[in-house]
Amino acid sequence: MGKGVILMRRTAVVSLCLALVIGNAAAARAQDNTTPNIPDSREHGIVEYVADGDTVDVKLSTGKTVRVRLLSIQAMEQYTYPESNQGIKGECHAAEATLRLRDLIYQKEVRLSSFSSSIKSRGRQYRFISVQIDGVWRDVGAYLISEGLALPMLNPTEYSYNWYYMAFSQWAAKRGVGLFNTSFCGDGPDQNAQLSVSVQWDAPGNDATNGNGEYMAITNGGTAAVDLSGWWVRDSGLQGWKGRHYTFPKGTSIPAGGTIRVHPDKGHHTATDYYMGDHGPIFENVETGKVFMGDGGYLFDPQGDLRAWQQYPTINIGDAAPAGETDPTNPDGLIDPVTGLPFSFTGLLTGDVLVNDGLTTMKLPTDSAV
Ligand SMILES: [Ca+2]
Ligand SMILES: [Ca+2]
Repeated sequence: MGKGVILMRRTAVVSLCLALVIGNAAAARAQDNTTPNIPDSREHGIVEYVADGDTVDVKLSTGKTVRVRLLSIQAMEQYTYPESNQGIKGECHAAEATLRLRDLIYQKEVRLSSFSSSIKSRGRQYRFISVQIDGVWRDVGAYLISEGLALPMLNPTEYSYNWYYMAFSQWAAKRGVGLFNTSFCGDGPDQNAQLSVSVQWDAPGNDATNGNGEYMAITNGGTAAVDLSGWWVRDSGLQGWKGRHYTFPKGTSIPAGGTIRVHPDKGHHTATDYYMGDHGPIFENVETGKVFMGDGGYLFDPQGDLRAWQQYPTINIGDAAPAGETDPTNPDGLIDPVTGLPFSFTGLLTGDVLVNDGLTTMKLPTDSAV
């Protein structure tokens, strides 16, 4: 995939495009999405510190300060954590995400929610965070994802926003914003290289015992070899610092028309196959029911530009709802992933309200359309 083109369009057009997108998969999920699903944890607090683009400290209304990891998003990694958020060092796009998150919630009242009050990530509470903007509680992760400042990292337990985050991210990719601006961190190397990524996310047999049956294939569709020395790949997860991140050694090259594969587990490198290390499977298998799951394979250049990727499953912008799955009482075919109740975009097409957990809304980016 290449760099997208940002087009200024009317909000209504933008909303309609995404409405059609949402309609497709929501309708597909409708059949098994019947059980209301209400968060069992909701707390309020004030954000005292934005550590990075997906981690904050919140002083709860009880007076206790907790570290919170935002659910289901993944910002790029930081190397330094200045209290002021000034002069951050880190991977390209890390500081941008942190500063955007700070802009949204620093020293503001936020609401934390999750469907499992016990869910944690390395000692941090795992929560969705929403903040009041124009008098409406809005999901913060949706901003970062739809602006391309973080990747969707879908969570099988806290699944309610999975489909939306993946749709938003693929929409950001189509628009070429944030991480999906392929020259944001610096022009080149080989800026015109015709590289593509394809993820084999379902290993033959049991993925758990055949990690290397998964791979991320990178194909050079151009007419000249591309030197991948120092380029790196990852999925959306990390499992600790750089745990699911592989940097190609000096001398790695893909010939014109050639393909190389990166496997997640241990193995001996060849000219065409590389091995991340001791990880087992890393690529989430697709699920399209109530618990929608997917992932992505991402190729970065040494500057930190995302140069090729595949996010899966593909959510086609502009797809209509599948025939026969539209409920006449719910013409948009939309099911609230949290309440399990139908809702309609009718009346929302001129606004920016997208989805809610009974309280929270997600804001549509209005800067562009596909
Ligand atoms: Ca670059
Ligand atoms: Ca898999």
